Amino acid sequence: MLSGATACSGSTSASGTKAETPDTLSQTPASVLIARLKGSVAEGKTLFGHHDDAVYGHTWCGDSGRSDVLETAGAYPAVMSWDLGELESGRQSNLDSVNFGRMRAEVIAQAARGGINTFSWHLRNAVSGADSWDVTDTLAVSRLLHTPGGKAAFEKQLDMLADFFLSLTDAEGGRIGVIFRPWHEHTGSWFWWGANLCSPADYKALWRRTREYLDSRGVDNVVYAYSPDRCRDSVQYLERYPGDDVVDIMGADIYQFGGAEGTERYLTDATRTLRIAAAEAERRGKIAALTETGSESLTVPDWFTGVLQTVLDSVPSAAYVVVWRNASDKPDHFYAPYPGHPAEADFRKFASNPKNVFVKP
Ligand code: BMA
Repeated sequence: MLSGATACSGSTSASGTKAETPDTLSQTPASVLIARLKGSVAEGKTLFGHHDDAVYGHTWCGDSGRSDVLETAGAYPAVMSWDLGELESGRQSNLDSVNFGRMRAEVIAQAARGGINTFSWHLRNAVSGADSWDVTDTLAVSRLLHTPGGKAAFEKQLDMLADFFLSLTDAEGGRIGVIFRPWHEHTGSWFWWGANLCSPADYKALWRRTREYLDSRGVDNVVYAYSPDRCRDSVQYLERYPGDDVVDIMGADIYQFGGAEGTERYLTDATRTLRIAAAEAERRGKIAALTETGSESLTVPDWFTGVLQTVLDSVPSAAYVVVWRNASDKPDHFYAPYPGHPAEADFRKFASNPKNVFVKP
């Protein structure tokens, strides 16, 4: 087992290709990654993550060996986050123009340097073709689950997803353990799987169908993360929880809105929701994480040490935190600093906190 290993150790492989012993026989790349995350929590560490980190940044796109986090903090994020939206359409690139081949190469490179990868999925509805944000069809989920055409179309999407996960192999041919965070922010109603768009029973069935189908395809390298938006209480947090047998990580997606004026609300909501996630995770032997967060444009120059760190210090069992992307084509849409940004020095300080884990290039 890899307990005690952190993303900085650089010496661990999540591939499951080690010599077989009675212990390793029952291991999968997923179980190895779960043990590794639990070991990191036991060491008091929080892995830092950034979306699309290695493929574009605030002022660049498509270069190799670059990263806004590397160029400010001096190391790569320990967690790289990716999105699989449009994989289900058979396209070569995702909804933010990231080529899937390049994404796969970066996932392999991140695993090789001792880091971890996580995936979200802003997918189109299999029946209507509507994108994730199209909330006009209140039967979108129901059709996928309960109509013959919907079931067949959804299965095709899940097959493409399974093929992608199964294709994530390291230099030795072993599968790379990764995190998958499907059907996220479902307590809100901005995606077609949101709270006002489907019943709790259908939401749970959607999740279970996804997990069970990937399992049936032999996908043994995926760790599953549940990630509602901010929640009032544990009742709301758990209302659509699909079950302990299909979830490994209990997360939350919480953003700061409105610049400095939004700090108080963010601290309150993020701390409350992450504490709920951590308490429920602890009760079930699961892992807690701040699965998506950030303050767009970073108008609070000490946001990382002054705001985010306050949340993380109040929930020390959070295994990782992911901030969203630094879009190269939207000047205000960034969540990590870039060289020369006023929040750069504070971010470096955040990265030098021994509790926060980054990985060396
Ligand atoms: C949103 C924004 C969009 C992007 C989407 C999926 O939060 O960043 O620009 O297309 O996520 O990555």
